[in-house]
Amino acid sequence: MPRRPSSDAPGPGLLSIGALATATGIPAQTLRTWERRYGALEATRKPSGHRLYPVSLVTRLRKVVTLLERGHRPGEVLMLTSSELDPLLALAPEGATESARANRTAPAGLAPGDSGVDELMRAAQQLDRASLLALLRERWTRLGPLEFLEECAGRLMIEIGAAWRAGSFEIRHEHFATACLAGFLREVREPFDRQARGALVITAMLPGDIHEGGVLMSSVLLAVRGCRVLNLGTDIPIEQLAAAARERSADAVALSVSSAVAPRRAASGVTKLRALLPRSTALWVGGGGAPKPSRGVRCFATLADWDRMLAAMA
Ligand code: B12
Repeated sequence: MPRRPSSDAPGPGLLSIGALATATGIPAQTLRTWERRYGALEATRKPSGHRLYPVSLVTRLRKVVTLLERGHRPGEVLMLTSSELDPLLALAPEGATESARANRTAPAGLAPGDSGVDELMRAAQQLDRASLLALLRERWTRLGPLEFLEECAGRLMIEIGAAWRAGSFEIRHEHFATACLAGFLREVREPFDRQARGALVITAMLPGDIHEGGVLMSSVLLAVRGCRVLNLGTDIPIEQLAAAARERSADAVALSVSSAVAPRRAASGVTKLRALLPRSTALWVGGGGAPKPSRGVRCFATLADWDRMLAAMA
């Protein structure tokens, strides 16, 4: 005679923590930690106190695993519903997902953390848009947002500047690469923007500064960190920037100052902006031409330094 299930057996559509761990490949200890730290997993309890999870959680957690492999952090993705995770998954084709899963395998000839900027430079020189975008996407998927911004996008722009000075790149190559990268950065930011519920941060560059790389990169990092980003772009009058911060009661302004801005102009622009901003609005400054920190102004040497502060805030 078949044994009647005990009252402590999981009911239909419910999984024990062991079964959930097996189905998702996530160790039970990690599941418990996520529940404690993020309150993210909807467990009910058996009379014995053991956890029971809905089967539908398997699909959501498999998506979470894929996103963690692509460089997202648990705090960014664990609170999202299954359908909210989809736009993030859509950032890379399935082939790229598989390669990320296979221990973040780099393409032939590249070490796992290598940003492979030479290849990007070749595509830029050949004005080959499809290749350049595919290479950027591969690096975004494999390196994750922060490393991509610093080691790939940032380095690419620096290399382009050097090649232009050396005469191997001309204006058309620079404009082409800048436009491709700008489009790519806007595209990868979009799904994060749609999910963002955090601090409202205005991103912008000083009047006369038209180098948009910094403002686009800092906007991506903010969005990845869950901030609501209002990008006012390049070359914005300081009064206009301050007015936007007042009207929207912005939590912070993140100013990107490129190295083309003379040090004195950078310092006076930042001082003027600080004076016009409400006290409650923080001012964060970065970029190759950022001045020294001053009263009420926090300056960051790298995106990684800034990211640590954003992570602590989140
Ligand atoms: C693309 C480019 C242009 C394009 C810009 C087009 C566009 N739509 O963006 C064009 C051709 C228009 C251009 C014009 C000029 N340019 Co230009 N340009 C560049 C180039 C190649 C890339 C700029 C870039 O995106 N850099 C990458 C950025 C993102 O680097 P970054 O600012 O250091 O930012 C990093 C971090 O600091 C951080 N970060 C950035 N923002 C923020 C913000 C926060 C809050 C935080 C925390 C961190 C952070 O993130 C980034 C990644 O790590 C650079 C080369 C270079 N080395 O940067 C030259 C460069 C900046 N340009 C330069 C010059 C001289 C000019 C011109 C004056 C040339 C001319 N004679 O006309 C004009 C000036 C235009 C103007 N009014 O501003 C020089 C500046 C040198 C100097 N110190 O004077 C450079 C360095 C080239 C060179 N080596 O000579 N340029």
